[in-house]
Order: sequence, then structure tokens, then C-alpha cells
Amino acid sequence: MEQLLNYINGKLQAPVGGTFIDNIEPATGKVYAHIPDSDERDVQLATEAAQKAFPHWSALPVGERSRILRRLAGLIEQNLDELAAAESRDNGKPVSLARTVDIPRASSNIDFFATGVVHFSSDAHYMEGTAVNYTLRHPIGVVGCISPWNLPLYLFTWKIAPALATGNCVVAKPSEVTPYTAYLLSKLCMEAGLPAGVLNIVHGLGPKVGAAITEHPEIKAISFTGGTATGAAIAAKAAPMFKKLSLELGGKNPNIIFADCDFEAMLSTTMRSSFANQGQICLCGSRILIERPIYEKFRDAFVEKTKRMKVGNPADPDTRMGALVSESHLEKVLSYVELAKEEGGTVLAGGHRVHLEGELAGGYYMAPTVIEGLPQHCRTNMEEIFGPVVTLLPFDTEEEAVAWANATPYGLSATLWTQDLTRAHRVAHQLESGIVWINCWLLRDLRTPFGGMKQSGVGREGGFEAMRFFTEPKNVCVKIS
Ligand code: TXE
Repeated sequence: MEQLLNYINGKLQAPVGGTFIDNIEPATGKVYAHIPDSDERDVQLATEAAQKAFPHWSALPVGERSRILRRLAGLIEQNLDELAAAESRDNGKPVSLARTVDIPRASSNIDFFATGVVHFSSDAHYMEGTAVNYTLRHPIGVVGCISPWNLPLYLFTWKIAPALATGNCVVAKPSEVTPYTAYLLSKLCMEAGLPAGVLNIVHGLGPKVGAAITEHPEIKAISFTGGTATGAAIAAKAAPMFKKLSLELGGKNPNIIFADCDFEAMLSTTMRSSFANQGQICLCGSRILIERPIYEKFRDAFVEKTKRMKVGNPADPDTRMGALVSESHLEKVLSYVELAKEEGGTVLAGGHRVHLEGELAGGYYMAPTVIEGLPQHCRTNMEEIFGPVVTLLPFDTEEEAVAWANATPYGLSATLWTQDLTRAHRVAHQLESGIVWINCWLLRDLRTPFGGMKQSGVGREGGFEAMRFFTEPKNVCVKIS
């Protein structure tokens, strides 16, 4: 049985305590590797290594840091096959998705910030005849990056790339549920010539290792993606220590479909925005609001397509619907289907576990699920389910659609389908979300601010926003008269 190792001070090493935890393959429900059950002693070693590496790494000319990171991005690209197969096996997602989205985006994340940092400039402010002010942007020092299991390498690199590019050193913790590609990345970091201690990856449980990172006095900023409840727990610990905090949390995103939409384009994209990655993307449109004149046409076409979706072996290149990430998560998602029935919903498609044959018999499979007839403000429509479950809601007026879209505690993303662009801009302006897609979904320009409001998070990632988060601005004022 393979034993994954921590990556600390440029070396792969076992946890100080010598204990390991099982790593389960969602496609079969079987243990296939062991990961370090690290604790605060490993976080201490990682933090010391990062502190030692910081003076040299932060003093490197930005072009040199850029060159090393671009080499790492290239190695991810060259190792697409191995990384995609590993991601699919660890998360349960179709290997086709890992090959076309997760791994290419992990490489782009690193390449994007490796090049972006070379153009990252600051400001100067001239006081006529009196003084000139210039702003310096220093790297913070040692920062913590904690990432979730739904898009493992994609979100892990999305955090470490801007941190490293701006000259920080990182203590990072991938989710214990999907640690494998971060482990493979450790080896690529050594091959790319990343200096020892610049990036340290400590594997293990959130309340143990994640908490130790959050609470370590020498780790000056925390960038976190995960559940809203965990984000609140991290903020409660980090805020009194005056750490900079970036929190990317949950969502309950509306997908608003007006009668004048391009129906076929909307329908095919809505299949993706509803069920991609088994619905385990914080940006999925889990509440579908349909203007009443086309409600039945949409419902019948959408349900028919959903029933035709084949749940299969994630390793099969033709599979578009793989396994959910864990037994406990599958049970959580199925429990929401039961709740929906109690709240008056009617299940139009799916709603049950799927049992595959042979080796896959113990896997965590679920049929994509469509529910209608729920009251707008019920728990099913207010709480994040994070699985292949969507609810349908007919609306009569634009005002009603906007009010319902904004009615949840979340505010991450929203999708809008209409050919009336005046209405599109008017509605987008009123939606309480950090991201609005009009006649598209998950179309991403990495330069744009990424994140949500309300209980979907604090701060933004992406582009210069991310590089500003990982740097401390200092204004220097020079008298010239
Ligand atoms: O998140 P967690 P999980 C939502 C989704 C999901 C829920 C929980 O609703 O059902 O969050 O998912 C580490 N101190 N999203 O289990 O628990 C943990 O080890 C410090 C939305 O992934 O928040 C992991 O590395 N760290 C999200 C990371 O936090 C702690 C994507 C995320 O784990 C910790 C994923 C603690 N006390 C889930 N407890 C999105 N916005 O994309 C755990 N961790």
C-alpha cells in the first residue's frame, strides 16, 4: 500500500508522529493509499523551513521566481496523464474532466501568476512641488494555504501560485480526502528546482493540521477554500491574531432562465452547470428559476436529458458522471433528497444511490437529481447541498426572480439566460453575488476578481486581487521642496 509523504524543507518525509490515515478511492470505496496523519510538530518543521527560505526567495529577481514557476507549470502539463488519472482516482470525478479541466487549469494557474507577477506594479502620487509618494508592495512572509477536495490540484495551485510568485513562502494543506495530486506536485517542485522550504505541504486532518496552520504565530496570512462553517472557525482563530484572511466558501447559486433565452444553448450549458463534477463545484447553479411560459418545456427537456446521463466508472473516458467524493458526503447529499420530499418536493429524476457491478460495487454513486414543487424559502432551497441535485422554481416577474435569487445566505455566483441585453445588465446589477454569467457558465478569465459575498466568503482571488492579498503595501513619502 503506497504511503504518501509530507514535503518539508525540499524533502519528502514521514510525519513526526509516524501515524498514517487511510486514503479511499471513491470509485470502489476501497483504501488504496495511506496519507500522513501529521500534527502541529510537522507544521512547526514546515514553518521553520519556510522562514529559513524566505529571505532568499523574496530577494530573488522577480524574473527568476517567474522562470522557476513557469518550469513547474510546464512539468504539470507534461505529466497530464499521470496527474489526471490520479485526480480521478482520488476524487471520483471522470478522468475526462480531470484531463480537460482540473489538470490543465492547475498548470495555467501557475503559469498565469508566474507571468502576471512580472507585470505587477504599484502606484506613485505626486504632491506638486512638495513631495512624491511611492507605494512598495512587500511579500507578507510565511503564509498558509488550505484547500478542499472538490477540485484538488486546481484549487491548491490557485492559492499557492500568487503566494509564491509574489515572494512568499508557503505552508500548505490539501484536503485529507484528496491529497494525491498535491503529493505528486511535491515531486514536480523538486524537479523544477523550487528551492527547499519555499513550498511545504503538510498532509493530514483539518482540525489538527489545518488548525495548527491557522494558529501558528509565524504564519501571517491564511488563504482558505472550503465550507462556510470551517471558514467561520478559521476566522474566529485568525482574526484575534490579526492575520490577513481570504475565505472562498460555499454557494447556493441561482440559474435564472427567461423565456426569450436561446433555448438549446441554455439547455446544454445548464446540464453542465447543474451536474459537472457530480455537482461538487461551489459555482454550480443548484437553484434553477424558470420564467413560467417556458417552465414545462424546460422541465420536460431537462428531465429527459438528466435521465439519460450515465453514471459510470470514473476511469472510463466516456463517463460524464462519476462517484461522489466520500461515503459521508454521499449520505449528506442523499439526506437532502429526503428533506426535499418532507418539504413538499417531487423528485422528477434520480434521488437515489446507484450500485455498479464488480469492483465498483462499493463506490459512492448517485443518480443526477431534479426536484420541483418546493416552497422558495425551504431548507432545500436555502442550504448548500454540494451534489448532483437541483431544484426547479417557476417565476412570473423579473422582480420575483431577483428577490428569490438573492434570498439565500450565500452570494457567490449567478447565471442568467436572456436575449434582452438591457434586462441582462439590469438584473446582473441587482444580483447579490460576486460573479454573474450571462448566457454562459464557468467561462473564466483569470484576471477577474473571483469570490463571493455574504456567507460565500471574504475577499477575492484572481489576477492582481490575489497578488495584492499576498503583499503588504507601504507608502513612502519623499519631500522634494
Ligand atoms: O470542506 P472543509 P469540505 C462546501 C461543501 C462541502 C462542505 C464541506 O458544502 O459539503 O464545504 O466540504 C480543512 N481548521 N465546500 O469537507 O471541511 C480541511 O482539511 C483549518 C465548498 O471540503 O471546509 C480541508 O483541507 N482547516 C468549497 C479544507 O479545510 C480545516 C469546496 C476544506 O475542508 C479545519 C469544498 C479547521 N478547523 C467544499 N477543518 C468551495 N467553496 O469550493 C477542516 N479544514
